[in-house]
Amino acid sequence: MNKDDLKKLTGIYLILDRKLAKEKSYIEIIDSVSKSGVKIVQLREKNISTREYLEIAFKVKEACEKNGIIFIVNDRVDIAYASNADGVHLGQDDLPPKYAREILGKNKIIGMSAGNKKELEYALNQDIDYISPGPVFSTSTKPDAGNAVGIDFVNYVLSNTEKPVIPIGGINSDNVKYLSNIGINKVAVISAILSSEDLQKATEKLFLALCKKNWA
Ligand code: 3NM
Repeated sequence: MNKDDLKKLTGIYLILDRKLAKEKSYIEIIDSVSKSGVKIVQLREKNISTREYLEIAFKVKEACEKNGIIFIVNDRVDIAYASNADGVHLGQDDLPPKYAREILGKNKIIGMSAGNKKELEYALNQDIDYISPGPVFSTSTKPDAGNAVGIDFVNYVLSNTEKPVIPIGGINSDNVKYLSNIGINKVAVISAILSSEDLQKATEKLFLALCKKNWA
């Protein structure tokens, strides 16, 4: 996919989480969600060695490629580069985007989180390809994510940029309508899919709820 098409893409951005994946392998997860609306997968490992991270990245990249899914690495520009991922997602404390751009090149996707207006202003002054406001709703998946920013902040982001906006945090099939109603066509989630027994069903349910507005 050309990264310029990212804005038009409607779908789910699934973040892989070791704890919530439980005994399921990432490959198994990707295979079960890829036909149901997941268009982007992010690898987000914590507390493992760089070598181990890279081994996992190679496998996840292969599974994504096979299923036509965009593969993003969280935080780690080195892992994104070495695994030839489609891009990297950066937090506000990570390597500044300009260095990530120099390393990864102009064709790769760089995304950035923003939890308030100041962070948004910083992000929008960088060479990035999408912005993730969050946490939109309260979430227990990332205890240090900060207070919920709400739909108003997502609206504020939308009114300040033409870049793709991919909200994150506490989003599920019940509340996603508040986002699709304001024009959001992509949402990033962990627990809405991974905490479910039936990954495919949970993905379909979320995707349908997200698309209601877009397909109306
Ligand atoms: N980042 P769930 S919230 C990884 O606000 C992450 O930047 C966030 O998990 C942010 O979909 C979050 O289970 C956790 O709420 C998202």
